[in-house]
Formats: sequence, C-alpha cells, structure tokens
Amino acid sequence: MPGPDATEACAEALADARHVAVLTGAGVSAESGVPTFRDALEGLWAKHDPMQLATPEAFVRDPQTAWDWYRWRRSLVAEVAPNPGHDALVALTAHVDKLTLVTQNVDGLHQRAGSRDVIEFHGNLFSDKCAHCDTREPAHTGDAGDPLPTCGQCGRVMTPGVVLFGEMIPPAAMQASEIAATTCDLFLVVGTSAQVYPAAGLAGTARACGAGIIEINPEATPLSAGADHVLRGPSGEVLPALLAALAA
Ligand code: BV8
Ligand code: ZN
Repeated sequence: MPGPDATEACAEALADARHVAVLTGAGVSAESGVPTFRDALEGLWAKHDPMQLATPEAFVRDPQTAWDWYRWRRSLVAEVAPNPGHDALVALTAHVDKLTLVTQNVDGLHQRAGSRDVIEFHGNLFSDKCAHCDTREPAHTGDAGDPLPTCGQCGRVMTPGVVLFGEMIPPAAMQASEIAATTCDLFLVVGTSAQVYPAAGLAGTARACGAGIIEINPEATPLSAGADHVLRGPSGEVLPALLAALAA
C-alpha cells in the first residue's frame, strides 16, 4: 500500500482540482470477483483467449461459443457486488467541483454503486446489439447452448452491447471522453493495464493538455513513468484511503 505522504499529496491534488477525470479498467472490478482481461480465465474458459472471443470474427466463426462466453460473464457479474473502490468513486463526486467518470468496464458496477453519468467507453454487457443494422435490444435471456438471439429488424444473429476489438468506440462516448481529457486538470487512471486503444490514449491527451496524472494500480503500466503520482495498491483499498485523506 502507498505511504501516507503519497496519499496526502494526491488528496491535495484532488482538493485543488477544478475538474477531475477518472478512467477505470478491469482492475477496479477485480475485488468484486470479476476476473480482469489479463487474468487467466479459470475452469471452462481457461482454454479460450478473451482477445479472440471479444471480436466480431468470433461471432462469425463460432457464435455459440462466443455467446456462451458472454452469457457466462453476464451470470458472473449478476452475482457480484460493487466493492469499496466503486463506492469511493461515488463519494469522490461530493468532494470535487466536477468529476467525469469514463470506464472501459462493461459490467455496470459503477452504476450499481451509484455513480451517475458514467461514460461507458466499451459499451455494456447487459444489452444486445445488431452489428448489421445497429438495432439495440435489452439483453436476451439464454443459457449456454440455448438458441442465439436474432435481430428483430434484419434477422441476423446479434452480438452483446459491448465494443468488440476492431469495432469503433461509440461516437458520443468518444467525444465526451476526449472533452474530459482535454479540459480536466487532474486525470486519475485506475485499474487498467493501458494496453487497449483508444482508451489508453486518453491519459496521454490529458497530460498533453496540462493535467496532472495519478495512477492507481498494484502493478506498473506504460503510463506509470509519465504519472505525477503513483499509488501502488488495490483500488478497493487505495481509493477509500484517498477519500479519507481528502475528507480529513
Ligand atoms: C478500434 C469490451 C478501430 C469487450 C473491450 C486490429 C484491428 C482493429 C483494431 C486494432 C487492431 N490492433 C489493435 C487495435 C486497436 C485495438 C487495441 O487496442 N488492441 C490492443 C489489444 C492492442 N482497439 C480496438 O480494437 C478498439 N477499436 O481501435 O477501432 C476502428 C476505427 C474506426 C473504425 C473501425 C474500427 C476497441 C477496443 C475495445 C475492445 N473491447 N471490452 C468485452 O469486454 O468483452 S476492451 C477490454 O479489454 C476491456 O473492456 C478493457 O478495456 C480491456 C482490458 O483492459 P483493462 O481494463 O486494463 O484490463 P486488464 O486485464 O488489461 O488489466 C487489469 C489491470 O488492473 C492491470 O493493470 C492490473 O494490474 C490491475 N489490477 C488488478 N487488480 C487490481 C488492479 N488495479 C486496481 N485494483 C486492483 N485490485
Ligand atoms: Zn439487424
């Protein structure tokens, strides 16, 4: 866990900030029991690579397996709860003048914790979309092996309402995130390996526009060297400690 001085310095930066932008990744949900993308997927899914399954090609090559993986993830997320890291980000809203939360996560846990106006940069697990005619529908109910959801408009097999690798970021989410990165004066990067673009590029944009950068992650990432402050630890502990220092 980071020392009191580092936490204190970050609390001061938060107190002085006019507009705080936060980018979260899978690490924020890890302490809720949601495996990160880079965790070895256990059990049934150990032999699958998320980078292969989270693609449009997977839904062409083997839509049943692709859908059964997303159905498994939906059932897993439905069973878990937000953790103190999600709760601390809700509480942070009351302590800063303006906070913009951008998440790469598709699990909806920030919203379930009470965060509002969450920018879902990579969509959401709990809806279905048609990549052909862009129809959006609530998530279908279906278990492994069940028939696949088809589009009510064009009849094609739907995909989950997430941004698959190779798909565009939803323009509204992209624009709102770029505005936040270019106008904030403090940018927190929490629980992301910063490997996926354009999400990982937001921190560089913020830095180039003069924002201070704080990274919260138990491990180093490509963003660590450019951060003004690094709090090395799990977000479920580091964020509440940061809030406590800010509220003191
Ligand atoms: C795009 C939704 C272009 C799906 C996700 C070839 C073709 C096309 C594009 C590309 C290509 N090659 C590269 C690209 C670009 C590609 C990309 O970046 N690839 C990477 C792998 C190199 N990007 C894209 O494809 C994007 N689209 O570029 O479109 C385009 C342009 C115009 C027109 C058409 C197309 C779309 C990317 C979105 C992919 N979808 N998610 C789903 O979830 O199923 S990304 C997915 O992976 C997650 O959402 C997440 O964003 C990402 C995983 O990253 P992290 O969140 O960082 O998680 P990770 O496991 O990596 O790390 C966890 C971190 O947590 C670690 O650092 C760990 O230390 C830390 N941690 C662990 N425990 C804790 C903790 N931290 C705090 N507390 C803890 N307790
Ligand atoms: Zn359709």
